[in-house]
Amino acid sequence: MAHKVVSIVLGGGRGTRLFPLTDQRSKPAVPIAGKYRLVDIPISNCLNSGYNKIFVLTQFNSASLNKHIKNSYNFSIFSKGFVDILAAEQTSEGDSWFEGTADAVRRTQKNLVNVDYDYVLILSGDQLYQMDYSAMVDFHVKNKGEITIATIPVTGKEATGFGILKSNEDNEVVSFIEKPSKDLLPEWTSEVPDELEKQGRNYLASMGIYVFSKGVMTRMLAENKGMDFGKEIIPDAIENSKVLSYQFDGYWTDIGTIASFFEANIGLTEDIPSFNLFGETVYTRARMLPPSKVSGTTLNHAIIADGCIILAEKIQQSVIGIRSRIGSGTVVKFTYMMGSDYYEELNEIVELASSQEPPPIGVGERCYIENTILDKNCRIGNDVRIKGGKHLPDGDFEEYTIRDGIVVVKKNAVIQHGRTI
Ligand code: ADQ
Ligand code: ADP
Repeated sequence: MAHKVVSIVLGGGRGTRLFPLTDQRSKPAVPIAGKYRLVDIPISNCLNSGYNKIFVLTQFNSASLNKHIKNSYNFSIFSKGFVDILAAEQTSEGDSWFEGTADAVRRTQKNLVNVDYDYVLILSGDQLYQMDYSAMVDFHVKNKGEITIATIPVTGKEATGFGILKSNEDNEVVSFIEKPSKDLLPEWTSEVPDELEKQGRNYLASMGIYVFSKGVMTRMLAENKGMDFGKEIIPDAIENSKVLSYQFDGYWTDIGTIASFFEANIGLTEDIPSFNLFGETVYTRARMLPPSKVSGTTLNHAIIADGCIILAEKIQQSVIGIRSRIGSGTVVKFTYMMGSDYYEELNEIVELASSQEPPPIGVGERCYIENTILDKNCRIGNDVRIKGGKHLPDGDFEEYTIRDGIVVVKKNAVIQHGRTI
């Protein structure tokens, strides 16, 4: 039986870990995989699970996110579906930003009043995975849970970054710790099948995905004034309610940092990527872009989105986003180029290319770009060399930031002809 579910996507706090990608846009609007936005992942999972009542909570309601949602998720007049953005707003109860995940839900839950639902599904906005949430809700209903937490086995190295729990043979969560320190880890292992044990994946991590029965969430958020699900609400619930663990066995990765975001994007270029763009539909904005045109380029494990004009010498293990323009003689390796929001006219490009003005949008001729993220609308001149790698210390500069050896060239940045980074 299909259950009545309303979904809440936690779209992100200040987004500092993804800076500078979140400097001018809210986290859910960060472009991934050449043509999608982060928020398309949980929304697509909801739609593929048959759930079309979706709220996206975000810290600032940038025009970009609004535009994307409005242009991408239009349901027919015969459907009761919606995707609504709820941003931190000044109200009679407070005028501050959301102070955590629970605070964000607490302060926006009044919007659920007019929705017909029996279960609330809370989702993170910065994870890459495909999951049928209806199986999790069925599990929650069948086992009479008040809260169900989606869980996945992880290694000790990863465990310090997650909520770690232990469950009994009835899948009831008996203990939980948010991001345990290294010295506490030995107390938090779980018994797992041999295959997982061999991989060292014997910690059961919370995926930050929760199902609450109607009323339970409202009651808990009223009784416990904590700001975060992981730090306060979930540990408290385990003491007083029936909390279940629903074990997920597919691919799932957190993409909340520059390094994990970069790896997730480049990982898509593998022969058989862990995240399958060719499986269940990942929804996004349907754009009327021309097919891409490529001349004289050696392409190896490259993903090329629509509307690109590419003359490069070589593109390897890279994702090239919509409307990208790359000049001849250029080599691009291990790079995520997000593309651009618009095209420059041909005469504009010719004029810019032959003057001392900023170079045209895109990457110029004879460049070498490696271990780099190029945000939208970058203007990279001719003979530019950007080579990220572990040799580069972290730092923030006017046109780019370096994090974990990855050079992130900022949105609209200009890198003049001949520069080396
Ligand atoms: P974290 O991911 O560290 O741990 P958190 O930073 O609170 O938890 O973020 C959860 C989600 O909520 C993210 O998508 C984030 O962008 C969003 N978010 C954070 N603050 C927000 C705010 N003020 N307003 C709106 N959205 C906000 C959580 C759990 C762990 C679990 C991991 C799994 O606490 O127990 O293991 O998720 O990734
Ligand atoms: P992002 O979220 O990636 O930072 P936005 O979604 O705000 O960017 O902008 C993307 C849209 O903005 C594009 O669809 C394009 O139509 C429009 N746009 C942005 N800049 C320009 C420009 N200079 N000229 C024409 N259109 C533009």
